[in-house]
Amino acid sequence: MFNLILFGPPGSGKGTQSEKLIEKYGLMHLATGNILREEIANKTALGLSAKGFMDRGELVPDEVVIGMIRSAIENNPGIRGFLFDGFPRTVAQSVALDNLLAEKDAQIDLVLALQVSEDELIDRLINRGKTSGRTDDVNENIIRARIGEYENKTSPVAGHYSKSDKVVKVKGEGSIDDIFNQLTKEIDHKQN
Ligand code: B4P
Repeated sequence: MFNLILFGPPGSGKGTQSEKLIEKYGLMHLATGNILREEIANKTALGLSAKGFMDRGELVPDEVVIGMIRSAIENNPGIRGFLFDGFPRTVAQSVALDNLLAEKDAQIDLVLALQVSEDELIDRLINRGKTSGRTDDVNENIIRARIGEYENKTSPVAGHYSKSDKVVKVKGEGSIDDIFNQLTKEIDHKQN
């Protein structure tokens, strides 16, 4: 298996680049934000419990997202690998992910960390909010709260994987295709 984490703050291009990467490498895309929005749209109990957190720009509790990832991994045996997008977002989530993969004799092979300035993140998300209908993209205070959650709770995840030398920083500003080329260079280097 080849398991990749695409890491970065909200608006750094994780979702955008993931779509292109799964196509090129045949990985299964596991995006916790997308799964949560689907649960909300289907008005499931999980979705209803997550909605308030997401609308305030806060992280959804660890046990909820870890449970989602556990089912996804267990329901997809024999897969080439996973691309984790927006997960893990806390050190507790990373430890849980490492344990889930170890049960399958697998591990995280590479963490690609997109680097984007805060001003650019805010511009991109406000822009997306004009058309996406996403309640967490329309208000600058909520966007700032999401960036704050990232700095406090999510950035330590990079430290967790740096210990085993798995993190590679990639510039996340510039054209989508140029960034994609940089990401593929790092993946190809790791796989060869
Ligand atoms: P996510 O769905 O993961 O949302 P995101 O981080 O805002 O999106 P992403 O970073 O993928 O957006 P992209 O850059 O592609 O999470 C939403 C919420 O769900 C969280 O706030 C949290 O509440 C909850 N949640 C999700 N996972 C969780 C977890 N594991 N634990 C707890 N809570 C969790 O796109 C941004 C915009 O930039 C787009 O409009 C795109 O077109 C544009 N863009 C992309 N690349 C560009 C480039 N190179 N140049 C210019 N614009 C670009």
